Amino acid sequence: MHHFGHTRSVREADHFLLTPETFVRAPLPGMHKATAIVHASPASGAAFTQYTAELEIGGSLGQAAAQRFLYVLEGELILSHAGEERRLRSERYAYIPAEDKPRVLAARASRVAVIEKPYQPLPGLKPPAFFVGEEQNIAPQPLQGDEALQVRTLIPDDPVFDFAVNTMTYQPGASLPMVEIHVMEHGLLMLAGGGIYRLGEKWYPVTAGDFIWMAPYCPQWFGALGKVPSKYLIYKDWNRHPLANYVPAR
Ligand code: UGY
Ligand code: MN
Repeated sequence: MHHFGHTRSVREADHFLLTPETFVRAPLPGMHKATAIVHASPASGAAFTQYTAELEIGGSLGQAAAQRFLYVLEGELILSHAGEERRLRSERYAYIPAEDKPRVLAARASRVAVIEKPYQPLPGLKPPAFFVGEEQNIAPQPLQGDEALQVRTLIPDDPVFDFAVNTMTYQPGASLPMVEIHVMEHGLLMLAGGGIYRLGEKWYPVTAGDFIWMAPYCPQWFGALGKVPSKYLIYKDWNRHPLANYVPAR
């Protein structure tokens, strides 16, 4: 379909919205019967990489040079780690330190959200270890007391982790309580529903399947529309001092 050159995708200096009709698939090193849609990367201005990997049955991911977070969107993955097999179905996830190289194999045709980020150690703290989790086992917390907006924190609240990944579920009509402007950047995958996202000085209609990147300090706000709850998976850098990676210009 050509749509005469129209798309909802946009790229601005402090944010972008990527909609499925503009997704381009390409394999990453080590992938077998699998392909990646790279949504955010250093090439786009992000300090992390986020992609959706699509695997055929029997397909596998390559190894990552950085720590990695996997959230299964569809299908079933088998992670072989330290002599054990863990099966991850939709809404299950895994944290994998850079040194661990588990085999990630698709038991069925699968889609998985992958986030990779070079780890920033903290002096005196042992880096985090491999773990798997299930979203439904995480107790949802209302955002600032709003029962219509529930946050699930998928990564433990521990300063050893240098990033956070949450799901946010909005009842129809719920919204962020304020326009946020903050030092953290975001990678956001719309999982269900839709609404209006304010990014910078613009407002965009968004729906399940869309990806959004927000640079540090990008003004942001979301209001959920429609008759079903809206849900997104959201990454942010976390628990590190803003000067940690600062290299003064000479
Ligand atoms: O965690 C966050 O910063 C989140 N409230 N941001 C967002 O939903 N755009
Ligand atoms: Mn935010």
